[in-house]
Amino acid sequence: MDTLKDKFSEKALPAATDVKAFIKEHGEKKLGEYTIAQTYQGMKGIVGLVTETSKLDPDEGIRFRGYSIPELREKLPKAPKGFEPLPEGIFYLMLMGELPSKEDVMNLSNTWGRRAIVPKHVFDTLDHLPVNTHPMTMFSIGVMALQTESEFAKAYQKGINKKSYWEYVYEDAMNLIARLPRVAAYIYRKKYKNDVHIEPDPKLDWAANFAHMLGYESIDVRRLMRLYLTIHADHEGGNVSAHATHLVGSALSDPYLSFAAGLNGLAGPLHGLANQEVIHWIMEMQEELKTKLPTKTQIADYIKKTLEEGKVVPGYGHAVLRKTDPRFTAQQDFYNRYIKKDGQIAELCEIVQLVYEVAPPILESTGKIKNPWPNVDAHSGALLMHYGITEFEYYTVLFGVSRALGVMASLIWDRVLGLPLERPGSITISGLKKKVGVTA
Ligand code: CMX
Repeated sequence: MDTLKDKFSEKALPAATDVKAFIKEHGEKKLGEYTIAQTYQGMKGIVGLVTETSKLDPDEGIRFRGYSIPELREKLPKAPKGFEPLPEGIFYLMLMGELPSKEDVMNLSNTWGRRAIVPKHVFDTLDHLPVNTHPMTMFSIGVMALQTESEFAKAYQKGINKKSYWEYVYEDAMNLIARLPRVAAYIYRKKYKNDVHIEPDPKLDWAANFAHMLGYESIDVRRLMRLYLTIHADHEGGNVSAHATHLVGSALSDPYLSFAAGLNGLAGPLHGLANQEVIHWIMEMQEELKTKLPTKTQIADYIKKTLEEGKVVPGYGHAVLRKTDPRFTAQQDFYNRYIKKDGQIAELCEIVQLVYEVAPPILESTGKIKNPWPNVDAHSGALLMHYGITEFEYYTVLFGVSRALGVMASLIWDRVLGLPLERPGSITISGLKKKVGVTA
């Protein structure tokens, strides 16, 4: 029996009734106006989505159901002798809107452990891809291959009442989250570890089991993985991966199809792929400067050169944030707390700190970059490299495993609320010119 599903329905069904009543009473009221520039430039600042799981403040950063990252690191349940939150807890919080107890988190861990069955054809599909396929492409294809398991798609074919859509989406979302680490680990071991695979260990929590299947058993990697999978989980609704998942889900494409769409967005270098790009950029700098630890002046010159060549400095800037990303700060704290304090040498982490000192004023001086501060991707790769997970092409897959937590919690809510097909309007340039009275 899935007690979480029962608890969720007790909470969500009255909430859906409230939302309907709210729309009925206030639906015609205006939220604001928007400009031609916004329409052309990525709809930034246009509020066109409702997302409950998290909210992003430009200056403060992300809050998950009202809780900041430092608060979550303190309050969410941890593994025995663990210091970082279990990602199961953040999923519970995003879905239910309240902090879980230790027992809630244990139940979720067990549920996901039980549901983590991946049919053989998924692995066979991955086996047929050329070895040089990018891990994110493999991951997206792996998720698409899993779609044969969709309870929602099967039930829809049989014919189901709209009111029960969410129940099937819930099942798919839980199964998908449970199965993702196995698919992701298979890709890693196939690509980088001679196709030698490791069976899951049902005694472990979701993050530790993932680390185990990747081939990392140390406390350090488990701890990092728990933090990593927690902080990457959600970033309100408008980011490319969350929005793509939500948009595709609005066509009643099942959670597997919707999440694969989100992953394809995450695989872009301006979004999740930036985590691999950061390491690539740092390594190129080291190679070009012929030093493992460049000076601040050398780094500054390298940043200027990157900009002059018309490239982006990966890991810096954000569409919404206007300050240092608290997800960056959490990883910086992790570095100071568990690596630097121990006297361990982590050159890449040191370079990340130096770039942080040097980059913002240079980026700001361009006069066009709206946020010169680091985002989540500026730090994550350096920590992974330190613990021996050196295959940086794979890093976005880790981001993707985590992102499932937020977008799946949202997708369940989308179907409970009965949100309709998403279909914004569009306009042509001549239509815009006509609107503002330009005749030429
Ligand atoms: N390096 C160089 N130029 C940058 C820049 C950076 N880090 N960040 C922004 N710019 C440039 C933009 O390319 C744009 O240039 P043009 O006017 O010539 O087109 C200009 O500054 C204005 O951009 P913006 O309004 O500040 O930023 P956007 O909202 O358009 O884009 C983002 C945001 C994240 C795509 C952008 O900052 C960027 O490309 N950063 C580097 C890639 C990166 O780290 N992405 C990860 C984001 C976090 C995540 O999703 O994982």
